[in-house]
Amino acid sequence: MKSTQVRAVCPHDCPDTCALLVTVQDGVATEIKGDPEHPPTGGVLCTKVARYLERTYHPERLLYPLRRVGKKGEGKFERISWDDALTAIATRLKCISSRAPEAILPYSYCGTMGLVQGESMSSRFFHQLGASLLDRTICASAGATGYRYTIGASVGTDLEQFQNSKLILIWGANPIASNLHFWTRAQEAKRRGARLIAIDPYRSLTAEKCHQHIALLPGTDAALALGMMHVLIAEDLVDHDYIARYSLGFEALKQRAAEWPPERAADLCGISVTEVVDLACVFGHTAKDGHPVSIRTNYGVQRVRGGGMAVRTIACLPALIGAWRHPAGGILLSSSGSFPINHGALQRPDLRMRQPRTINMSTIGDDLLRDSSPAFGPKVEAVIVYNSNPLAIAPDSAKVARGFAREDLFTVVLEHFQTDTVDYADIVLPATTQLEHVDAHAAYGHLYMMANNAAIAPMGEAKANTEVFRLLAERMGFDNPCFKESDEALAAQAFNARDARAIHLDWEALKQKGWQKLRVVDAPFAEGGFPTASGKCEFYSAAMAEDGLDPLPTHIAPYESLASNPMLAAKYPLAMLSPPARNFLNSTFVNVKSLRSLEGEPQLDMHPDDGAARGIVDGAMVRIFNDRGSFVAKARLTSKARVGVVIGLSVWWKKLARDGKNANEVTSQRLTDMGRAPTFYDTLVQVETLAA
Ligand SMILES: Nc1nc2c(c(=O)[nH]1)N[C@H]1C(S)=C(S)[C@@H](COP(=O)(O)OP(=O)(O)OC[C@H]3O[C@@H](n4cnc5c(=O)[nH]c(N)nc54)[C@H](O)[C@@H]3O)O[C@H]1N2
Ligand SMILES: Nc1nc2c(c(=O)[nH]1)N[C@H]1C(S)=C(S)[C@@H](COP(=O)(O)OP(=O)(O)OC[C@H]3O[C@@H](n4cnc5c(=O)[nH]c(N)nc54)[C@H](O)[C@@H]3O)O[C@H]1N2
Ligand code: SF4
Ligand SMILES: [Mo]
Repeated sequence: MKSTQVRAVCPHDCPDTCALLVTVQDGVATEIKGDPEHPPTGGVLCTKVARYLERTYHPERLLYPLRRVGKKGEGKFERISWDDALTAIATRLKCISSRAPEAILPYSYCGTMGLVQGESMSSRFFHQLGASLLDRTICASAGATGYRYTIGASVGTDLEQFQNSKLILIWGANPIASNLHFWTRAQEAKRRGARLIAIDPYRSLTAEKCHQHIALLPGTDAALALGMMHVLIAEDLVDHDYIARYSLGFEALKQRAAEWPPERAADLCGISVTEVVDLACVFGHTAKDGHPVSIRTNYGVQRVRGGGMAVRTIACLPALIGAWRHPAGGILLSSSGSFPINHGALQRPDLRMRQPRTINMSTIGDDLLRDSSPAFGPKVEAVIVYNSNPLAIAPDSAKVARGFAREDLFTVVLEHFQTDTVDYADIVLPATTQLEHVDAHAAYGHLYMMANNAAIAPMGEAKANTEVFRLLAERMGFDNPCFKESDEALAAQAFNARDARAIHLDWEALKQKGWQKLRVVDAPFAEGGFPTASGKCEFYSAAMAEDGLDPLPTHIAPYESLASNPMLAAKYPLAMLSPPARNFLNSTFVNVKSLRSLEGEPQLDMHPDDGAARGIVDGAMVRIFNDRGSFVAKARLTSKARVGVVIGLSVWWKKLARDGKNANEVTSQRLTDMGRAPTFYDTLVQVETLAA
């Protein structure tokens, strides 16, 4: 039997981007494991991807093109040939584009993080077509914008340094579930004597393993950071030399921080004054004693109205204490800005004849229900979905479902499985998985360029996204030679090898080895050099003032909270969070039985006092509702939830829940203060026992 080992990359939307080794025997993948030599991930895979073969060879994989025969949403299809599928799609798109190309909308996110399968041929196709642009805001754009105003780009502390930190604040992040290889480093730091502090309204898997857990109210992080600044400045725990050389606007910040005595911050955050003061003191003193202090902040802080400002405010803290002087000090939000990615070469925006309108993926519910108007432009007549499952993951789901149910909407979905979204498709196209196609990957939690080789042939009649758009381009008569480029050729263009950070890159060598670290310095801002307009860490941001925002750090209250909206809170008194479940990846893997059984069924964690006040007993089925909708889950009474906050780990496939619904029934389409992102964690609800 011929057995080979193929170097691959985990494609999932996870900061770790693990290097994989796939054993293939006679064309069948028989084993998948991590590459023990890949420095940031060291050969350890999470439970989900350790089961990747179960997903790849799942009996329910979509293997042939399908055409809808039932009603939209019903999920009834018949098999058709690729030829018929492509003809049907091209015919419809030609008809629409001859009148209004912007009535066609791509909808995609990070089902695969691959640069080739994610953004190359598909973008070229939609640019040439003149389709609407999609604003890909569903996850990271609020924080990325706030961070950019302050630090200049998504560049931060190197993952491979955190084990040397003396204090790590894990702020709005749950790495045991969502960033495993960061947690490995944090544990190593702990063994070496570091203190770990979690800042999270929920006692997450991570929070319960830290030395301390500060359970603030959702959406109050900026207030906590301002309270810390107040104490740091009042106690003179700041690094005057670093501030003078490498920051902008300290005097203005000082005045702002003066408005935030710890009592005010504590009151707003729903925590004790001691918690604020002690946090500031340990933060300031550890740095003053010459030790590295770091912050791992993440998506938990940015899914509320003031999410961008919260990240911006937290991002000021390391410069205040000179934490950037150490390689193991500073802050990490995302490392994506360290990669010189050739987006222009991959996506070819130059193919556009004119600038089309942009539709925000986070408001797809409303936008599919809009008529043509001068402000909006043409009504959306066709949606092509790939690498995403909007029916499950987009907020205000009832509206998303109504939009996709429109009889006059033509929907094409490229997928591995019959997801909630596929149920609404007119044409379904079977897609290849990571084992079946080639790709190039950057990462957002480490600093390695990665190459994915195809391990096995496509399953059934599945085709890579790139191939589908190549074939569609041909049918549409697009004759630009860029539509003929192979995946290999695309992958070889993914990184800009003229950039100093990737100057050592050789695509052939990268394919052989699987990974290659960027050439970057260990401590990115030890001597300033922030990629902002001023070259400094901007406590005061003129760019924010220009964009109509407060140029200084500030607290922006949530849309939905007891403090900011008491009228609404009288009706819906509980704040609901729906962060990722450990054994799913967004809505991916929910249909893998062994992983679903680890999660059990949709659950809602609530404090025993909140349960008692509603006559809810542990294990009872409950209905969670507000004016937007409702869903059902099993109540788990636990002090992991603070009073007033309930948690429903997500994102369940609706059709695999007993009521056919998930947490996004109650989330809203309101957007964050910056970055036009969703506010998943800015949601008030009421909970009641489900009538038998
Ligand atoms: N296993 C697994 N891993 C994943 C994913 C997955 O679905 N499953 N998803 C991936 C993706 S796409 C992303 S974006 C990341 C997300 O992963 P993380 O960046 O870790 O973010 P979340 O899990 O959304 O939230 C982290 C924590 O923030 C808390 N939180 C909620 N609101 C607030 C708040 O207002 N303030 C503070 N301080 N904390 C708050 C939540 O309770 C949660 O415990 O994980 C990635 N990794
Ligand atoms: N309530 C709530 N909602 C949330 C979140 C939350 O925390 N709470 N998290 C939000 C966040 S952070 C994110 S990033 C989004 C994620 O939302 P999405 O990006 O939509 O992620 P997934 O739900 O994992 O769906 C990705 C789909 O892509 C498919 N796919 C994977 N690889 C390929 C491929 O090569 N080709 C094709 N054609 N398809 C492929 C998978 O089968 C999967 O069904 O969800 C958001 N929604
Ligand atoms: S999901 Fe994350 S931790 Fe799991 S294998 Fe992929 S990159 Fe690694
Ligand atoms: Mo995300």
